[in-house]
Amino acid sequence: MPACQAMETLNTTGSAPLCENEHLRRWVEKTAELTKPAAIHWVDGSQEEYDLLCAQMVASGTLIKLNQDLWPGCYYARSDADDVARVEDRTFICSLSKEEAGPTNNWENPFSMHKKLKALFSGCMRGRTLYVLPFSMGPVGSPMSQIGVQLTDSPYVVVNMRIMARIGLPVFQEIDKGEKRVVPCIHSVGRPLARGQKDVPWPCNKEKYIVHFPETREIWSYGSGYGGNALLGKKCFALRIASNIARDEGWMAEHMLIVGIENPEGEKTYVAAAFPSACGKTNFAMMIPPKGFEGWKVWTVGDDIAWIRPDQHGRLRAINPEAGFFGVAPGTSAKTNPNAMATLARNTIFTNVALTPEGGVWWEGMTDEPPAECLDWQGNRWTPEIAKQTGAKAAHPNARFTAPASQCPTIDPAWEDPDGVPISALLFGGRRAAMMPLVYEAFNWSAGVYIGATMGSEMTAAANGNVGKVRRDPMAMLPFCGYHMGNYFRHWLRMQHSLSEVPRIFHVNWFRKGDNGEFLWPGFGENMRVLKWIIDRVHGRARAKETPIGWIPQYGDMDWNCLEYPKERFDRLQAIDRTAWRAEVIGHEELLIDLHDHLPQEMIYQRELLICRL
Ligand code: TSX
Ligand code: MN
Repeated sequence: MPACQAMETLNTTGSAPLCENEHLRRWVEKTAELTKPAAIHWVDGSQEEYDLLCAQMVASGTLIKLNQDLWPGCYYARSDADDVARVEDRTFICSLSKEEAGPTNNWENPFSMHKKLKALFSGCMRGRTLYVLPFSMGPVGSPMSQIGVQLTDSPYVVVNMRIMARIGLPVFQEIDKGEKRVVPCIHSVGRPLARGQKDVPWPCNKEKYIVHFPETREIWSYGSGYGGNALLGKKCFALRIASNIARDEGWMAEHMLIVGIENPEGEKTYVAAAFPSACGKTNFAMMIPPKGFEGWKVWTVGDDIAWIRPDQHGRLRAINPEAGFFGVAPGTSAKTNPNAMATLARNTIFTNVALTPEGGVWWEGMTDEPPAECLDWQGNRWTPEIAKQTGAKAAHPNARFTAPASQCPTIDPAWEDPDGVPISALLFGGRRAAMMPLVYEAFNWSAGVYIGATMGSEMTAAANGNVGKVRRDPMAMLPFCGYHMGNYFRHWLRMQHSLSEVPRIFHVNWFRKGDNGEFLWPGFGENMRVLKWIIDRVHGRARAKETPIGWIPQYGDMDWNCLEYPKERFDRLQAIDRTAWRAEVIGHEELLIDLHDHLPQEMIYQRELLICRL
């Protein structure tokens, strides 16, 4: 390795290659020649390495070590004010044909995009260390896992990835076996350092590119250090690239949480659920059963992504490809999600929350009483008084915690089972103030696919002036499907043919409101009652009433133990208004027209059936 060795002798932080694989070594060399880093560090994934990187970032001002008595093992980062979220308009699916990417993705010709990226990456790592970060999405060695290597100039990415994925030596060993294809991921914050130039706490570039090449299974990310833009194993690999792999190989890469529900008899039923953002997905994944459900347990397998495939018996099994939770902090509290609060109590990296004078963290919704003062996510003094006058938030609304899944009190004993967990039901849901009942069951798989494809959520943020407007988000995959949505529906429809046991499909809505704008359903732990009905349906134990949209529970079909919930209110919660539903189906058209050229006939057929029933 002449090039590598030459560079190692130039600096002290470099390390020797930890992998025998010639392709990998050559790729690292070529990338170093392009990006011109000052050093190359092969990530071993050890605790010592993690501690060292964190210490270096504390010294450079990227991280603040929190008060270790209050927050053991925890660190705090503030991002650049313009690098706070995924950048959907800068996200590209560069398939060979534009047709293949579909109308819901940005597309550019892969050859010109490659050329553009080469120019952007030329010398972009000057003065920085290039980290060679091997990662496994899913337990190392699981037949359902996939491997990637991320070359990155961000130590913040390395330490976050150590929480979110399996990284380091065991993965290099897996690569050396040569059994699995490795997905190459190149990432740079896009801010080279001149000789002697002082770094900023959060280096990034105004110009951002999040680029996927589905055919060659490559990911290039430039200009951002934040979350889904930079932790490439998550949205870029586990959803956008994996959705392509899954379609080709006959499995599913879905934006779904996975939970196991155990009843007092010890029977365990797993369900996976897709919800758009701001529906409380992480809360649902860590739900605590309410009063009246003593002996019941909800076990957490994952809160964001599910890789699902038929086993040799034709039953769907799912793994969580991630190893941690990258959760939205604001709104998370001991009331809304005590399990999340326990999970993030130690060994957690906080980004863009507020910093208290005691060296702790705070965010809106964490406690009933805000701290008397703190530093906000941009480092400015914040007090409740200032907030009242200016509306300033202490934490950014998209502030995050990166916390190890193993620390979740309800983590499922089988969460790392290499064969995954058996899935008995799939749930879709959205935030809908009107018309959509608390729960209904699809008549069959195809009808369920239609329900997932047409699901939507209402905007709560007034930012884009679209409050109350339904945004369609098929299977919650709109920003994450790495190919044409129409073909994605086709793949969903096709999946039932490889199954001997087809999971039931349900739609849920915790957010229906009454005439005075009040939520009709208490939600949170009480959602257990809905889950129980779903599980009883799966096992053939619960009754349901047929309606034009599917099967719904009637008041007497639900378990009301320890909850006073009037029948009259439940009937309003479950009411199917045919006039409103006819308007809803017309609303589906907007989406279906966009996708018409690749839309499976079955989708049109399902729509016609629904119209007829209404
Ligand atoms: O996460 C939520 N879930 C799922 C929990 C397992 N939230 C929070 C959403 C924001 C991300 C909910 N909000 C849920 C819910 O089921 N339901 C609601 C709506 C709601 C809010 C407050 C109340 C009731 C319903 N409060 C009282 O009834 C006192
Ligand atoms: Mn998500």
